[in-house]
Amino acid sequence: MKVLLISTNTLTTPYPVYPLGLDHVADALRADHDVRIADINALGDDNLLVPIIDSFAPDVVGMSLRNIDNTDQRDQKSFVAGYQRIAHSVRNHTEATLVLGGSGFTLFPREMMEVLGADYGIVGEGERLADLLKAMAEKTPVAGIPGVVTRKGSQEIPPPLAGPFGRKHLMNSPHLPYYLEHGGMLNLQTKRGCPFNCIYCTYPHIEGKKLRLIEPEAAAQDALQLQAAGAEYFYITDSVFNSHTAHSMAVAEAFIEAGVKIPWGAFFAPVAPPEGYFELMARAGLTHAEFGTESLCDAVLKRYSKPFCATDVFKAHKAALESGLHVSHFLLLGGPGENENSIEETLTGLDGLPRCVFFFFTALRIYPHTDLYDMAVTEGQISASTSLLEPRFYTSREISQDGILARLEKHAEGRLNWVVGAGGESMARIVARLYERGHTGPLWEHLIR
Ligand code: B12
Repeated sequence: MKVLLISTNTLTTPYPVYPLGLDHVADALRADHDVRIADINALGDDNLLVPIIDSFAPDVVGMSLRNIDNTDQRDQKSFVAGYQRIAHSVRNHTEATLVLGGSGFTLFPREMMEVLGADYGIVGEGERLADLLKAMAEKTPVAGIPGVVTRKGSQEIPPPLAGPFGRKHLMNSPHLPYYLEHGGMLNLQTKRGCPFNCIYCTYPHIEGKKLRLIEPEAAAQDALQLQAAGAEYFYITDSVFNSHTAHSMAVAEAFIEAGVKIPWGAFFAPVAPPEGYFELMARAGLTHAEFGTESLCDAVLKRYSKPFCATDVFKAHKAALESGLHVSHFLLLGGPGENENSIEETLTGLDGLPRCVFFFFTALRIYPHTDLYDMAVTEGQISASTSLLEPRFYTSREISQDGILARLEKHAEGRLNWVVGAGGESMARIVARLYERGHTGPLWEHLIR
């Protein structure tokens, strides 16, 4: 079959993100199908999909839906209308079967099937599209194929795939030059899954709780492939890179052994690291450690079910700085248990974390399949019938959003490295300008004074 996979994500903040998921989906199909990827970022305009559809004449069109919204309560952006426009255009130009997938889709399958009028969707891992195509080709029933959803059928996430998940065909990606020219950042995965229980987080639902590790040597080969393709930096997209300490260290050693030379970044839980952990990471090329810290109040960390306490954050921070890394912390204020005292404890605690950037989110988006969802329903903040496609945010009963923001803005005043939200348009403009001048990487280190 001829399969056209469309990357619909055109958000360029904090920077354009290479559509890694589609490389994996395409890899799973290539042996039996003629697969093409069309990336709207690289095309520059979704109208340019039309000539591609006309000339390729696909049997199946797959739309990858990564982001539903930007999860920033103060500067909200929804991407759903843009996806509707693309789906209409596909329907107007081809009779092809329309299939949806991607992390955003996995969070809202019922809603997105409805809104986009798609034929099928794949929840969870998109490699399963191969099974759907096989059933379509053989005209056997699709109902019951794990992961395949229809407008009326079940939306159960199937058991996670076992792997292996290496990426094979990066060099053939026609959209690669766009990412090399806009920041030079590519990405890779070293494992799938998240074993943590953070009450607000979607990752265990999207990727499964069970960790499935990629062989460190295979991850290193992937990194070398990115390097050879011209990447100047890569991001490891694992939910939490150090969720399996030994594996993350084995990956770092494999990078060193294989001769990976370009810098990289990853997301870490600020747990107390073993001796020499960040020093090894730095030798392997890690330059940017992004910590999912959320709060420095132990009572709040406990309510959020985080796997660490405030003392661990200080240990992780110190170890990362001493290894010469750029450090940032992401904070999530205003969830269950937050009050004036806990905000005070967090803000004054942060003053004790030198030479880093803080990104603050002052409201927790409520997602289905999370404990926060159940709390919000029990507390009457939403009802079981509330659609969450339109973002809804949890509000602590003990302190208002405005109260948190006022306190935060007062404390952050004049400090460039205290960023509220993702930084909005002004941050996007600064980053775009730095990329034009040849800088690469996430660039938030430029805010550290
Ligand atoms: C790593 C990551 C980042 C990194 C990306 C770095 C990089 N260079 O790649 C950073 C930190 C920059 C980032 C930023 C943002 N992110 Co983010 N990110 C992730 C994360 C943890 C992993 C994404 C990933 O690459 N996975 C690995 C690849 C291989 O998997 P995948 O893309 O999902 O593809 C698989 C399946 O989805 C499926 N699939 C994909 N496409 C298709 C298509 C078809 C047709 C089919 C059948 C299947 C299919 O098959 C693939 C292989 O199995 C996810 C959460 C998660 N665990 O999934 C959030 C996530 C995608 N991010 C999210 C958001 C909101 C953002 C931001 C908007 C946040 C912000 N306010 O700045 C920005 C947007 C950036 C941008 N320009 O798009 C949300 C999206 C949901 C939503 N509410 O919209 C997620 C789901 C997290 C969450 N809150 O739930 N992110």
